[in-house]
Amino acid sequence: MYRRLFLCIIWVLSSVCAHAQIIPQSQEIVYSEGNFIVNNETEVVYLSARMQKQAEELAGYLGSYLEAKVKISTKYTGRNQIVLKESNKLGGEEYLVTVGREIVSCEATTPAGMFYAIQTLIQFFNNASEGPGLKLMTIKDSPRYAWRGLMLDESRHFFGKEIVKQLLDIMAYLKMNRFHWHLTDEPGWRIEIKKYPKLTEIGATGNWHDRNAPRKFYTQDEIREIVAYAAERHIQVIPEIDMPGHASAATRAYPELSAGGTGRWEGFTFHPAKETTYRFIDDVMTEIAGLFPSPYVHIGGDEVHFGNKIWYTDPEIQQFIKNNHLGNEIGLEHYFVRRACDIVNSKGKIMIGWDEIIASGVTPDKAVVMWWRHDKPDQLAAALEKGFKVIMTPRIPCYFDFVQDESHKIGRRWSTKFNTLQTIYAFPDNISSVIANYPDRILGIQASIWTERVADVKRLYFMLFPRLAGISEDAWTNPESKDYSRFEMKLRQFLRYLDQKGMNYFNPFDPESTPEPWGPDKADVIAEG
Ligand code: TNX
Repeated sequence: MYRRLFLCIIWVLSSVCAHAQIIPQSQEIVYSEGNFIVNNETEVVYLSARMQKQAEELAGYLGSYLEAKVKISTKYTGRNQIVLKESNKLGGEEYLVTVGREIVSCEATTPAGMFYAIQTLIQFFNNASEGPGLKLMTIKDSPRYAWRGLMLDESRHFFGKEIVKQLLDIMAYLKMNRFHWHLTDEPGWRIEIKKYPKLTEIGATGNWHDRNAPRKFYTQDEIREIVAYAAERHIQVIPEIDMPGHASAATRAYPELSAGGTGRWEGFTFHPAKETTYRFIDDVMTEIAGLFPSPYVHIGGDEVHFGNKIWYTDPEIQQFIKNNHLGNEIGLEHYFVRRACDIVNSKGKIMIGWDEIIASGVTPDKAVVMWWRHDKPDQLAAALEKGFKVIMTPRIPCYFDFVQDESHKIGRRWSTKFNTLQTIYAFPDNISSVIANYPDRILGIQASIWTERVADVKRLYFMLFPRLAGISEDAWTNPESKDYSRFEMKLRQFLRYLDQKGMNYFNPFDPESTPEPWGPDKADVIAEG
């Protein structure tokens, strides 16, 4: 009697787990009775040359999973095979997986779609609790949003290429496909520009905590290496070169480009009235456009008013405003953004800017808006009404420099608000009244991690995980297929996966087991911001 009850509980638990296995949740999964067992004889088959790389990836993974060599073939035998087929009727990132007793069939029209089919299988294998196999099932899957992003700020603190590659691996596992790289800001300029060597000779010294910290930056070869590594994982890399504000590292290297200013805000903006500034931006963008195949370049455009006091008194700048009929300093800021947009467009790229650019006069065919000011939903509404495509990364809930637990002391809060897993998971459907009218103008969703108070990898991963898993499901999965309690069950498996990789995280199920790592400085504690 007890034995039967016990078996019954095991059966219920295992079927619950079977329905709760991957992040992000697939749009449709239908299970049936039985299993496909993977063993040393299982072959990976590709039926079209375009899918060869994906077959190699899967065979490589299975080989290490089974600790055996897994054969790759191009012949269908109908027995014990995982077959990759090219279809001509699926969307770019869409895929179908059918698991039968003898054959697992994966169909996609593009290598990206096949890549996601394989990520799905890899997660199922990783999470399998009853030996190496898969439940019989059919999966039909495609993403809700085209832009499933992560932004990393490497100006405030620099992490380096091994960490970036590890992040790209996790992004791929979570079916995320846009890496927005914040490479320049006040503390440091982190990308080699051949025409302006002082940007990295001088501008790469220092970080948020230490003005004299040794130089850290990416050489152009390293940039190419990372862009290629990302491309293999179907991730596009979008560089951000912040302007006209947040430019202090560049103006430290080339003071002639600075608008001036004193104290905390010295050199915060480029000089908006000098042609040499625009020539500099043009030269930098030529090199940037050559390094990054992405159709987008991000020019920042945020928070200019923080540090442009000098614009209000500098005679040359005031004269420029008059001569060009710009009205005032805001008009000048908008002029700058339009010039930057023209330069980016002249390199064959679309400009992305923070939501300050909406009123600048750039047009939706030339620029995309990144909405960050969660307290200004009217900015999002205005961008959509004007016809802009929008990427959403509002501070609440997408900024991962905000704390994630009431007990945490290092990191931002907005009054009483901060970014728990639940707030993340409720997004973006909690703002559907703003976005519902323009579903096609929402490119997608992005987590953004600013690193003023993130100085090392332990803290970086603590802030990113497991919240990134929440963002990945917001960005991939349609609201009908989302379910928070199921997501929590899957998170336990995700944490085990991070354990295997030796990566740090916050454990929401047992917060005391993962105490908050301190920053390098007790002054890092900020209660509100
Ligand atoms: C605002 S978001 C900034 C960043 C800071 C961040 C800290 C944005 C466009 N600008 O410069 O790092 O807040 O949360």
